[in-house]
Amino acid sequence: MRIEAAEMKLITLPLKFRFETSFGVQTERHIIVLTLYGDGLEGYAETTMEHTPHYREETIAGAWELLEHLLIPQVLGKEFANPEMLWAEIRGFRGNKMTKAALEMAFWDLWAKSLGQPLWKLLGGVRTEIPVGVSLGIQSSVEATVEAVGQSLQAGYKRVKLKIKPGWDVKPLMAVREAYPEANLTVDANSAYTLNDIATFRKLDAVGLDYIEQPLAFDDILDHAKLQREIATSLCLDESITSPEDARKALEIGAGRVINLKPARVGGILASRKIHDITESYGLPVWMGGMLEAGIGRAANIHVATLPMFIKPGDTSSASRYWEEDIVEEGLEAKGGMMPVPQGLGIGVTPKRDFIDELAVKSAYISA
Ligand code: OSB
Ligand code: MG
Repeated sequence: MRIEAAEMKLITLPLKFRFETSFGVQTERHIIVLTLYGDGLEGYAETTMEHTPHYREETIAGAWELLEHLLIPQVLGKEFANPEMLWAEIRGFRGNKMTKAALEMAFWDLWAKSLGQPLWKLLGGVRTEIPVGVSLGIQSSVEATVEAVGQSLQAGYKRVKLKIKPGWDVKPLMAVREAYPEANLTVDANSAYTLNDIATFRKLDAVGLDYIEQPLAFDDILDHAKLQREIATSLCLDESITSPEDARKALEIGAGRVINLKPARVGGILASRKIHDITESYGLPVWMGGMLEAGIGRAANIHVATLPMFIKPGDTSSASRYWEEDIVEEGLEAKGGMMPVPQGLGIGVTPKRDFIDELAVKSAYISA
């Protein structure tokens, strides 16, 4: 497969809800839609980093620069027999995992199409639908939180994850647990706490959560290991894991018992598969995370989540929760907490070209 040209469109897509986390409030997403052209086919991906460096270090502005001036020129006009070869061409650029993932994942889509296969089959996936839950932002009150959880459970979602921050943790969680004694509940702190908050985590232990996601620093594993030894609830790592090596080291020192695997955060699908296999060797599960993706990124994540160890319900909820109108033709909708895997070639979704053009605030076309 020779990459002949690439196109980038930066779009702004308004969210249907106000998404508050410990690191800020989001009301819209900024996404670079990347298309790779080769052999008369098109491969798609979307970027997942935040507009500002509040989740990890990457930004949309940085991604645009790197893609346009470094990553795309590096692969343009070259022949790649598989994603490993493409990765070999860009791995020397350090960090910037989410930016590199966009290129890697667009190539997977293109490559799978050239082989006439849906991505999940090519990956060795084992399911045609994946179990999903929801990630709920911080709500305006305890009552609103209990109500939002109730609606999610009513919709059939298999677990509800609640964002927490210091001052907004034990109280709403105890109320939710009281209202829904049997619900599969988790929390996500997005790195808002330190080891000084151990008393809060001991109280959360009593709520019976499936796990506590990324309580400590975004780049830490050592303190997570210390915290894990002090509490009963499993820790789940998100921000801290950006490579297979991170995953191995974290599991080896006991920094957690679950990984939120976001292909974009770890550099793409090859790295995701390696992390999947590493967790399997420790007998631990993974689950598919999300970055509020639109249809292209959501579809890719669904395909990756067909791998065997994606046992726990992930964050890939229905597209209609997020958007009035998605950027792909296919409706990615869960029923009874199960998200069907798109069955077309590659990631199996068709971008709405006109709609994307309408939303685009910046575009670039780069050819060999
Ligand atoms: O920490 O998992 C996270 C969204 C943006 C950035 C970070 C996170 C999230 C979510 C939402 O929790 C997951 C989703 O609904 O896509
Ligand atoms: Mg998280």
